[in-house]
Amino acid sequence: MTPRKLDDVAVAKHLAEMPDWKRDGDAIKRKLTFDDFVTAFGFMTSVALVAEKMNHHPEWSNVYNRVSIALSTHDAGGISESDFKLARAIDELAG
Ligand code: H2B
Repeated sequence: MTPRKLDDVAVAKHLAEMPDWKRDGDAIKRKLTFDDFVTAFGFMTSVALVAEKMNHHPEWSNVYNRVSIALSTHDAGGISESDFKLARAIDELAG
């Protein structure tokens, strides 16, 4: 089932509880810094397994110990509950 796009108020409500995430248009974004490349890539591997299980995948990039993540629901044309579900899983994995 394709999740519905959330309205601005619903997105803002979620973000009020997630200080590490910022809205950027049709995506929510977080940047993380780790001790080194192996730790950053290990984190990405853990996120990848969760994302695949959810069938909801991040747009992201990695440079050495830094990871930038953007979450958006392309099927819905915006931000959906699936983005926040994955964002919360990412926050837990990030510790
Ligand atoms: N990930 C994200 N972030 N948004 C989607 O709309 C999406 C996805 N759709 N992963 C899924 C895959 C869809 O394309 C497949 C066909 O189920």
